[in-house]
Amino acid sequence: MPINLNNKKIVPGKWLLFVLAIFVFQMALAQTKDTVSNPIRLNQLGFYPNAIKKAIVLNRVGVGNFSIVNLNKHIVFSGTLKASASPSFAGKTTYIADFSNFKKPGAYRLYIDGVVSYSFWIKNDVHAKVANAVIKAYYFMRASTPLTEKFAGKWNRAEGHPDNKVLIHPSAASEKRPAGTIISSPRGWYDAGDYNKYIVNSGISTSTLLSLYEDFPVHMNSVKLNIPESGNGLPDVLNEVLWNLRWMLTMQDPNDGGVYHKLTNAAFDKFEMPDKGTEARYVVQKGTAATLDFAAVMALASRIMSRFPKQVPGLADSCLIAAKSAWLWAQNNPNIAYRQDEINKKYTPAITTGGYGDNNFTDEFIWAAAELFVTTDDVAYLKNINLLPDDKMPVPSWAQVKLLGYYALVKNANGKTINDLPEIKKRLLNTADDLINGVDDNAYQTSMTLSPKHFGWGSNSDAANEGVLLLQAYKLSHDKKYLNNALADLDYILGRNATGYSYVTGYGSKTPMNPHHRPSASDGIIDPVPGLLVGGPNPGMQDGIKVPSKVPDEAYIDDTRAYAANEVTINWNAPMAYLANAIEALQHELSVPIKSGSTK
Ligand SMILES: [Ca+2]
Ligand SMILES: [Ca+2]
Repeated sequence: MPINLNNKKIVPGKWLLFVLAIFVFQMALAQTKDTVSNPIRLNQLGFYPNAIKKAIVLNRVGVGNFSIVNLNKHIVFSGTLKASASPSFAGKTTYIADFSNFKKPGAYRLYIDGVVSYSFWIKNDVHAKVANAVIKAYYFMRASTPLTEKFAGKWNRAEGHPDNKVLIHPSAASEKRPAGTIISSPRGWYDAGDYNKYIVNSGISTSTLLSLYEDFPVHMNSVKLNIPESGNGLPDVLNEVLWNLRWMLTMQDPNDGGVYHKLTNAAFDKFEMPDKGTEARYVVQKGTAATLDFAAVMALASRIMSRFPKQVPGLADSCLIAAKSAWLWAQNNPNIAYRQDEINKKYTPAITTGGYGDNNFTDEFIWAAAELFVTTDDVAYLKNINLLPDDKMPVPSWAQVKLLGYYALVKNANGKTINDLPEIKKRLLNTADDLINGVDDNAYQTSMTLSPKHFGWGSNSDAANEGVLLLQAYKLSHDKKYLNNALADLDYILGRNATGYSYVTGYGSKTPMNPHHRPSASDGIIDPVPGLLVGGPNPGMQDGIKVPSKVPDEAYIDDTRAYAANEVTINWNAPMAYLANAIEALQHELSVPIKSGSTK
């Protein structure tokens, strides 16, 4: 029953208590500037009217009542906390405030015992802005172009790394392109906090954005990014993808189809703006992983771009030709790993930028074969591929792309005979079930917080990739438990977590201010470049920067030096872009299960 704090019918004897309550409430409101961590953890952007709405309350003893108050401080909903059945990784019971049954659009705060949460919205399209921003982030990562004020606002900057004179490194020398040959390889996205461009990481990132378009074309046609190409008749997400795709195409040696592992400085640039980085740039050794990732992306791009023959004439054909010649190269060179240490023993200059080394290409073969098969309908691509080499189902990462192949097959296999497809579908659903098994007992009520194993380097991208996997399971089964738990993973990233951060720069009440990102650190602007997902909790501390807690989901620090917890990268933003935009696209399919909620 809603209670109005301004209700005049209060018995005289209770006036003192009432005035005290108001005072405490006002004090609490005044304290929500995030100098201290707010003990109420929730999605800081908000909730869809008809979806599950949960907050997690920390630092208390025992259950009690909570209220939802509007910005006029009127109580509009009350409920009872529920203690978590399982403790958090820190060993503490948490208290769950479920206000799913409150559905009225508006701006609110959660209030409990003198503490209020950050304000949040209940409304349709509640993630539209962040979903847009995490794609727009790629524009801010563009190499070889100035970012103008019209599109970049206060983060406008000069052009960096034109990459029109790139040297063939001795490790990449071939008969037709000896060491020192100059090639042109402009455009592309900077990989991360640094200014280099790596094919393996570009592969998973570009394909995730292309898949977002493939899976939600109607919704993605409506997403406008305000980038230089906007309005040219191509959806903006594809316009942004093209900036990187055109660079990737230049990374293939036209003489043999092999793809260079990366385009890089010999050593990382200093922490300076992109235009200050003028060191020599190289392409290095061709490799099997890079070439197969390239083949997969180009095959996928071909079938997406074929829908736009007027806007990008000939591009679909070019992508498919590139994919096929890369595939052939990999058939002839099935086991060429990029081993930077060994290369540095043989050649100069030594290359000390990100290695992205991978020794197992089983997954890359599966992915490339799957995308080529789907695009061409030619079963020959699957002929010598064991689609089920093991029973592991890891969420995708740059070195492990098997599930990207499975996703492509499952969603595009209508009517096609693939012997292993029923088993792949079964494993996908089983994996989704494993991801959410026990989530109702969990301290934060998310798949991400069910296992400490989820908290390695770039844990936030695993949270997003878990959400993506759950969305694939939802598309396959239409079971809403998967959709609801994908939303919970988004809630996790945006604030319902053990640190109280919304991990996307610029989106939330408490967000990272000091990402390990050269432009953000050197542009003289206080706010970091917006829309970047930071790596997140990682007790590994590979950067040597001490995190305030080694509890898995608390092991985070907002420190520019902390590249193991606070870097940004294109392959972390990509699943976030998929998750946030897919949830926006599916928002009207979200609903509150009957058992959920506790109105008092
Ligand atoms: Ca691999
Ligand atoms: Ca800055």
